[in-house]
Amino acid sequence: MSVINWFPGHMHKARKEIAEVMPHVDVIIEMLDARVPFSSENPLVPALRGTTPCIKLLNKADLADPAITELWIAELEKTQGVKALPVSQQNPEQIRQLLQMCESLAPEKNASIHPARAMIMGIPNVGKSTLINTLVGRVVAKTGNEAGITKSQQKIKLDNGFLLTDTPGFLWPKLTPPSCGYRLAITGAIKDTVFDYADIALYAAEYLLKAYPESLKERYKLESLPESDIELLEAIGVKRGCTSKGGGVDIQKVSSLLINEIRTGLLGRITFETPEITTQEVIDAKIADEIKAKEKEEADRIRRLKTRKNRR
Ligand SMILES: Nc1nc2c(ncn2[C@@H]2O[C@H](COP(=O)(O)OP(=O)(O)OP(=O)(O)O)[C@@H](O)[C@H]2O)c(=O)[nH]1
Ligand SMILES: [Mg+2]
Repeated sequence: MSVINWFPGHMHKARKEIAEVMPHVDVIIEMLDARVPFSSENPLVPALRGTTPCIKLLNKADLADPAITELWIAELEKTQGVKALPVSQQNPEQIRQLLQMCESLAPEKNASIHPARAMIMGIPNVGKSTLINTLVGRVVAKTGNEAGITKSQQKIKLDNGFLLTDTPGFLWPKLTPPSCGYRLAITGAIKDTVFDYADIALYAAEYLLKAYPESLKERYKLESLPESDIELLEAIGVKRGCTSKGGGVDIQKVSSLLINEIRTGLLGRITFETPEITTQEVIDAKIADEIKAKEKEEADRIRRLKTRKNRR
């Protein structure tokens, strides 16, 4: 598995600006992608937020597997001061719940005297600006289905006095465990020039074969499923006419078809990670890091010995 990272300069700037505003907000709304709640959760938030109450919104819940969303809500709320809520922009009732939740977390604020201040932050393309528009009831923030639409912070006052800050989406320097980068690429948080579609489509195919075989059969009219990721891409390519000039399946073409259909929900409601899966991945990544550190230590030791020998 190669490593996918995306941390351009503007994200570094966004992170700095968020840290500056953080002490002046009453509630942090961290927007996660309900299809990848762990991979989309910013590991820098605990340090940045201190004791400020935090609401984790699992957005795009309309695209996620509802049973797994329930598991994630319980998992996220294990952290002190954290409330979690699944939302979808198609459901304005949930959005109203969000405002009530903000009020209950900042109870000492009297909206008429000191408006409560909430900051919305999250990974690129997760739906922050869309949420602001839904809350305001008209378009005040630019949105778009690609990563990196919002370029600077924007403050918006709601009718009830609430002050909301929209922020540019940002990631963090190292997307780890490596699966996180793949899942963020599949769900659309990473600019698509940073990764290879075939690489992430193979990853998605492998996962879907294990976790959502029936959705694959139904969507691509496959009577039986092949065993491997590449065979699955080929089978979909044949069904959907993704052929190259030579007559074989065009893997790039079928890869972007699969990814686009996942993103738009055409395969049904899919979640790419469960608390159980990511807990194991974190353990595995830690072991892999320890092994790498030991190997480096050993290589350094041998190098030092050789240098000493050569000097004699
Ligand atoms: N299916 C679905 N799509 C959504 C939902 N919320 C937002 N979107 C779509 O997600 C895309 C990104 O929305 P934005 O609001 O621009 O996302 P953002 O987080 O502000 O993105 P950046 O400014 O790039 O960080 C848009 O195409 C929205 O229509 C949702 O709940 N469900
Ligand atoms: Mg935005």
